[in-house]
Amino acid sequence: MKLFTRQRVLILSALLFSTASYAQNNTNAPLPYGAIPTERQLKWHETEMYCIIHFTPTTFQNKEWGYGDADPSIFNPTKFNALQIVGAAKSGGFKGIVYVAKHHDGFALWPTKTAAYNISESPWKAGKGDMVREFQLAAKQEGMKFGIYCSPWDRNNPNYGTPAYLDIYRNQLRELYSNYGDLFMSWHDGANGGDGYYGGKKEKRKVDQATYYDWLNTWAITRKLQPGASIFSDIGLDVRWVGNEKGMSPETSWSTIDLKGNGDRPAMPGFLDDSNLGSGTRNGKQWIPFEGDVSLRPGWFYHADQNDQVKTVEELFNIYCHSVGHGGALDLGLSPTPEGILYQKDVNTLAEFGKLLKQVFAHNLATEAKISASNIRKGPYGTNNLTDADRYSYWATDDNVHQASVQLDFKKPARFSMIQLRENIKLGQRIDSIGVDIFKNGHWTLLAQATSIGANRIIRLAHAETASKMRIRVYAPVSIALSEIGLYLEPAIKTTAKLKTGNEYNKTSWSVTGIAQSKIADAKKAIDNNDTTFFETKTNNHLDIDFGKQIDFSAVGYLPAQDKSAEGAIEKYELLISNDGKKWDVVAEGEFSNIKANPILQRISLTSKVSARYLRLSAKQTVSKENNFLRIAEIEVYR
Ligand code: FUL
Repeated sequence: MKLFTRQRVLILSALLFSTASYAQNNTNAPLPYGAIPTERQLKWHETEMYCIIHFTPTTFQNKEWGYGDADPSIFNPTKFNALQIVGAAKSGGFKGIVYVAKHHDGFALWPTKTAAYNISESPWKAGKGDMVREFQLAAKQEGMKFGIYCSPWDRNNPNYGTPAYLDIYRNQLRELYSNYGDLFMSWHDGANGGDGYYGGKKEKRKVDQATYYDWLNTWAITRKLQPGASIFSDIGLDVRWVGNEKGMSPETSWSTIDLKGNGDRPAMPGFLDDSNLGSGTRNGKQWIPFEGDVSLRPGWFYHADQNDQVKTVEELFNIYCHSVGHGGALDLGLSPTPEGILYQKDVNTLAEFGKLLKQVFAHNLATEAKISASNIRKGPYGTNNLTDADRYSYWATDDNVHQASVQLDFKKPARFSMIQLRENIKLGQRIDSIGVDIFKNGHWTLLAQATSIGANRIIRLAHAETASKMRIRVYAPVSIALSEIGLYLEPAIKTTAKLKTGNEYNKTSWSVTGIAQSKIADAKKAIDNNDTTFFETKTNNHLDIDFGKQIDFSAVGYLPAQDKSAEGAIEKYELLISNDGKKWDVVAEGEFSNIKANPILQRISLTSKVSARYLRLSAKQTVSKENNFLRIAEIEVYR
């Protein structure tokens, strides 16, 4: 009996020993490669989709940037319903919301102790309201994550531009980080247009963006009070801007990046060489993935005249594929109406988009295939991990195998139009590139290629393909750690054509005038109904149009050049009319807010209808390093 027990002990210890060495083999995971994400960033990657909500006095002013002088009494929504807004975001498949607690106009949407210009001065809820709380609670009720955007630029605060404002701003962050639960994002931007109300001074205040906000110390407050919040800015500590407000990253977009400052000074928000924000840097020193921000509407705030320009489900899905599908996140702007709810079309579009995503990803066809690999690392690294919907279990190769392939054999041919791949990013972004082949007519044919796999890579094929065998060739400088393969068939998406307002004048009988003969052909590009061509000038700061006869109009549209850069876009304008082309009257002047980041069609609504034969759009300030550099893609005139 004793012996038997001893034997059992021996056997048991032998077993234990062998399990231990087996376990050791199993945990002989590939070593991480290059920069890797933090726990906080992993959570952010898993979130993938969230919405940013702009609802401030600027909504009631029908503007994109408030100047800082709005009377708080205008902020008084009559049908405010945070659950309607947050619920609509949830139905779109979004997992969090970021609320704009203070935009550039400086109005604090919570009862802050740091500045008088806040929600307690508004008549809403008799000055007892707190919008940040409303959105926090709605997010909680809907099971959504909650984040906050507090604009550093403050066009109301009299102290803006002095060191005293930095203390005020930091105290605002302290309040927001201490009283509204756990935040998943702390959102900042680099916008700084210079001029503003500033306590009535109405002047231009320039700050040195590289030093003024002392970001590293300011963000130390975030880290201390909200350790789980990912910090976003054009270059945040955790998440970077994609470099445009279209939500789209380039084909190749690495989660790693080497930050480039300006000259000798280090990169800081609002002060950096932004040429690699979209692409990132292969083997970059830091893991800072991108967020693609884009609004559901052309602007970030609600404008009734954009009700017919709500993005279609098709557009949203394309953006999704270029943001989430390129290893980043999608941050979609929602714009409540002055009543305090989302416009019904916005609600419907979100619901349809959510339905589409569910439909697309309902069934992974790769789960039907037998998957084999040219090399499999010893341990729990088999190909079964590739279809288990777990981002962190993975197929891996031996340390010395840097090129390998996996093959999918289907019992019955599979029809698919999207390929999705993920790496286990806990081990870094290892893969350089992949090639996908299908077996057709007796030989392998190249179907698709991609670089920058990372957290997620969606390859959308031009047409659906049917194949009974597929192979993915993977190339890396180290062993491979691929976690997921997905194959999906995209359903046909109903295309809902966007209506033109129908109010634009036809431009065929228009001409340009008051310009040298040699430049006329060029200037006509501003009235050729072609958004891709533009009039560019370094000598004129305006363009005159002759309608051929007197016409009545109530609004004018200006579309800046639509190529990659916003250079030459008008920031400050004057609009003049004339009946003889000699004597001009100013009918409107103002700023095209946010045009540098979001160069969309700008609409100037006149206070009343005017009647004139000639129109002059004059640029007082453009996005440009040179004087007088002006670009106009198109001018519209609305009845
Ligand atoms: C930008 C701001 O200037 C816009 O107004 C908007 O808030 C957008 C989300 O960020 O930087």
